[in-house]
Amino acid sequence: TAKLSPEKLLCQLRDRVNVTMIEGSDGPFDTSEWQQYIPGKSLNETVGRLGRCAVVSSAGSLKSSHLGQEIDSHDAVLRFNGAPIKGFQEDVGQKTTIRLVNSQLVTVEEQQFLREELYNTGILIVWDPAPYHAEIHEWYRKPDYDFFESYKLYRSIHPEQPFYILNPKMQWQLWDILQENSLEPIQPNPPSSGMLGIVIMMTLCDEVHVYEFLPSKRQTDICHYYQKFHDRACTMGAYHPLLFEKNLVKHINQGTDEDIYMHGKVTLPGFRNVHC
Ligand code: NCC
Repeated sequence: TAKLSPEKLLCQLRDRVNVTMIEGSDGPFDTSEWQQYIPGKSLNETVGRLGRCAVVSSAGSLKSSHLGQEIDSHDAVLRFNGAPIKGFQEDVGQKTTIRLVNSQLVTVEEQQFLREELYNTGILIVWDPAPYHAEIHEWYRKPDYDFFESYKLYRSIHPEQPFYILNPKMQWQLWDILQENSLEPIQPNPPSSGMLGIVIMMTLCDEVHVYEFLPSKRQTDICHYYQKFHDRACTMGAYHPLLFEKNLVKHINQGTDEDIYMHGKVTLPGFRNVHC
């Protein structure tokens, strides 16, 4: 039930959502203290130009999907939070180019985050729910989860691994577009990691395939492919406006409905290939 045509919606996403990482020259991070932690190279420089990319949701419906090989055939793969690979290669593949983690994981699960090998592969990006359209300074003073010390600790243990902080402006630029294209008021909370990851990959890649964000015929109440936990809210959303995110992604899908039904697969153009 989006109001704009798919083409116009893609243009809005391309032109209004500014996907940037915190840089050493940004606001409160421009201190000598922070300089040693913020990566010197930009994300773009680090990944280079990417062709075909995959975004792998953590949904329970990935279980028994046998999508592993197809996922690994991409130039780059983005995964979320603590989503594991070991023991699940057949369904989710093993390549990890970028892992997007939320600030809750980095703080509340700090011990695992610092210890588990899972996080040592690829590029890490952390994001934190910021106040609506807050300036970086305001957000820095009151982050949702105060992950900055854990971030520094991780950076000092793994100085060679690229680890970025997502500029918090992006989440509300994206939220505004979600709200404008929904018939009802949506949750006043930032989009899910899934939705943020999709838009991050659309800025880096020529083409993006998203797996089991829109559930296939394997749709299940099991929250994650790696846990036995049941909760419908995982797929439909509670805190995050997940249902509205999914409606929007369905609207701009360039693949077939059969691809969704059979493989939970959505095809999106990279912003480089969106002409407005
Ligand atoms: O569960 P989570 O998400 O890590 O999942 C990553 C993204 O996959 C998509 N997803 C997941 C499950 C499902 N059944 N359907 C889906 O479409 C969503 O797009 C989701 O964003 C998050 O967004 O960061 C979230 O993180 C977890 C949790 O913090 C982390 O896993 C770390 O432990 C949140 N769960 C709780 O707080 C209990 C979740 O609400 C959102």
